[in-house]
Amino acid sequence: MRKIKGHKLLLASFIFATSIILGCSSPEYIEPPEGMQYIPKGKSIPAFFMDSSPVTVAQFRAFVEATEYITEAEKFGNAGVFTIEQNWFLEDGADWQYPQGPNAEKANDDHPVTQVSYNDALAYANWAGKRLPSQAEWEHAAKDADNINTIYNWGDQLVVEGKYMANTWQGSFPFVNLNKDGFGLTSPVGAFGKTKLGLTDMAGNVWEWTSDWLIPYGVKPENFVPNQTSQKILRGGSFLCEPSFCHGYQITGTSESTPETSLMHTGFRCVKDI
Ligand SMILES: [Ca+2]
Repeated sequence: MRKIKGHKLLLASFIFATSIILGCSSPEYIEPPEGMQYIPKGKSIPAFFMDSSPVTVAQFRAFVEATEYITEAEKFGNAGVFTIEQNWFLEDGADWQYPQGPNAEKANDDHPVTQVSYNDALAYANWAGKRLPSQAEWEHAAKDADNINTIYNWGDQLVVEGKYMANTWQGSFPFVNLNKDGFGLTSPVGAFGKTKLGLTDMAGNVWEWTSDWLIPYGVKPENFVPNQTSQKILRGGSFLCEPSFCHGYQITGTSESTPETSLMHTGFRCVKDI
């Protein structure tokens, strides 16, 4: 079941390095593939590689051109769009190339791809020889693999020395976006800097699919059986998040959507086992 209204936002060769790697003090560091970062192990999470940034429009295009893949939004003929005038609605012709619809601006190559469903993200990951992160892996990476306890990766304030640290919503959601961070919609990946582990856009810009199902309260994970209304967990928050309404861009923020849902503020990044 596609869910728009009621959405929470209103909804190589790898070089097995030894301890002698310049610039890294960890003896376990392993050189990651291009475009990925090494995420050290946690208490119950083995080390893994993670895409430095959300998958971009250009990267997704390479996948489509190589495979002739057709996204779920293209099959449905519409996808979830948000406007101040209409809130969330299904826009005919909205897809990864035209996230706000065919009469709006085309998606920029260096922005995160959006209007991709969980199933689309999984297809890309499989093609790329990667997989989608669990939400525990995602959060572990967002916490610098060091279990930091700040609200955001960089600290407890969204604005540091006058500079916005993430692409979010400023103003009264859903009525006015003051765009103080410079972006009303998505932003180029990396525009707001990197975490200590070299990751970008771990807060704001676009929500990111994880492999985990949202398990209803009271249901034991081992007893959970997904059905047509089951949802996958999203992490990271987006350009539509305003903290009094949705503080999704805090490290612990979550949302959820059904696996076939495509939205203009939702993308993904991949991980790879070592
Ligand atoms: Ca913004």
